[in-house]
Amino acid sequence: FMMGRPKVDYSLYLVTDSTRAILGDRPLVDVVEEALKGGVTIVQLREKTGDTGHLVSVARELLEVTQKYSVPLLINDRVDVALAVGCDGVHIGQDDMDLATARKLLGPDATIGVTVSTVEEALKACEGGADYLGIGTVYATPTKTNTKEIIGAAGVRDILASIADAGYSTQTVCIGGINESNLQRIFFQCAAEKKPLDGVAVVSAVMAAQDPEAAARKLLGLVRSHPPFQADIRGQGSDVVDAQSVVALAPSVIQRVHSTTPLSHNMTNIVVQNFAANVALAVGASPIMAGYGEEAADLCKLGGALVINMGSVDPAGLVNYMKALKAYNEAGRPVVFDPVGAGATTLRRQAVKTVLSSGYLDVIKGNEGEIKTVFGSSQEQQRGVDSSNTLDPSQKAKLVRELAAREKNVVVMTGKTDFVSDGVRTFAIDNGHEYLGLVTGTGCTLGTTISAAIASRSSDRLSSVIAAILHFEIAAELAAARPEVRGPGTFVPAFLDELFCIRQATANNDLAWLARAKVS
Ligand code: 3NM
Ligand code: MG
Repeated sequence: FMMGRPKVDYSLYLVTDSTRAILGDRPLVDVVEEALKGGVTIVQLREKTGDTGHLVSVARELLEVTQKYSVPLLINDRVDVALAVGCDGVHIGQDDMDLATARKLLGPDATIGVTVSTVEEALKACEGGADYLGIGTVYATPTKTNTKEIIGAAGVRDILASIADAGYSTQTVCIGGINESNLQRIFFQCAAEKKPLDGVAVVSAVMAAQDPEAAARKLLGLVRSHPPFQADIRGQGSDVVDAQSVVALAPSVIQRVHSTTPLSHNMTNIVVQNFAANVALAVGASPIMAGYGEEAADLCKLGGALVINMGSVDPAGLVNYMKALKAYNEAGRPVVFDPVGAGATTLRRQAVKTVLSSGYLDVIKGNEGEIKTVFGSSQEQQRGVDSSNTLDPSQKAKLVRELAAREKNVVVMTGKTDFVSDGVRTFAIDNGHEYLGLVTGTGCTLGTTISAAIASRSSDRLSSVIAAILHFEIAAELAAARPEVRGPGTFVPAFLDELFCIRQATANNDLAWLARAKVS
């Protein structure tokens, strides 16, 4: 027979909160019982104020209910209370009693969890024999504002990867701002190759719900069902793994933009507003240039996609990006991130980190220096927003693949040859023209073109992104070849015309332009 602690199911971990803003005037025990009916798999009593006597009596009451549903009860921080009521264990924060002492007091059979927000804290807790880690804070949350750090999905994944690499099988949940609309995405994005999350911990998503039972049931269902993002990322099967098949999908993507006129919501810089709006119109999208974050809550419902272009970022702009990103994520609509000049200044490097940890980005598009900075491999000072060129083609392919695999999205590195990857499939595109490099805002407007293509969702996301790049770069080639085009000035109107002409031709099934595609 097996010795030691019983196996705990961490799938849906409820942390209580009896502050009025969350609980209202409902009795804590009633709300928890409803949540248990809905399928909560473990409960933590978390009371940051109040007398010990009161806490012990609430814990006793709760224990009776959790036992009825055969679900473990842990107490936050208070080893004495856990001992007094004889519940299953405790959850300790970094400032609470140390793990070794708690273990000594509670014995080998108690379940003990530890809050961690860094790799170091996680490894220490695993080493010290924690049963599980509460990893957070994933997203900023009004429930707990004194959290140490917002680490985003990327932070959670780094911790998971490091404990797997170190050989620990410690269970894990993540916590902070998790709700129905972001649960599956977080779950999926956090999944490190070797170690998926074992569950999610929530406070307000259940405790503040009008119907805690229904909320818990919904959340548990989401934890246990297959994330829909998987299909998106892997593509629609083995028929789109070769370059030829990907190119063959381009016309359907362009036709669909043409026929559905998706909204392209641009939060972009002052230099390219007008040009980006014209490019959006030329490719058949409906542009809106709206930088105010509050507006996104309405705009995200219109079936379009968002472009976050941090070309002229400032602290207020960053707050707007975060609001819009959240709104689009919650609506399940795609987001393109263009980290313009990512490595140029401290503010921009910080902005990149903030955006990456504020939500899910379907596509990250940048030049070599920008992608390096987003990946975190480059601390070097970037000069302005110009492209730099130091990696060889195989290194570029590797970088976009690794970043896309890490972020579970599509990464585009532009350059003379563009590299595009979804972490599994990686392609190089050799189209375009040097005039694109002599006109301001062409990179930004490529982001806009990509947003239109992925908003229409006509094929797998990677193929849609590549369709947008081909449309854009082949239009540049055709424009540059026109007799009246003699330089960047005459190029711009010709380029808008060719974007438009390719779209019209494609809608009429004239695909001659596509013969120029150089994808490998
Ligand atoms: N601990 P909600 S965040 C209790 O980061 C708690 O350690 C956190 O509440 C941590 O699900 C948090 O309402 C509150 O966002 C989570
Ligand atoms: Mg604590």
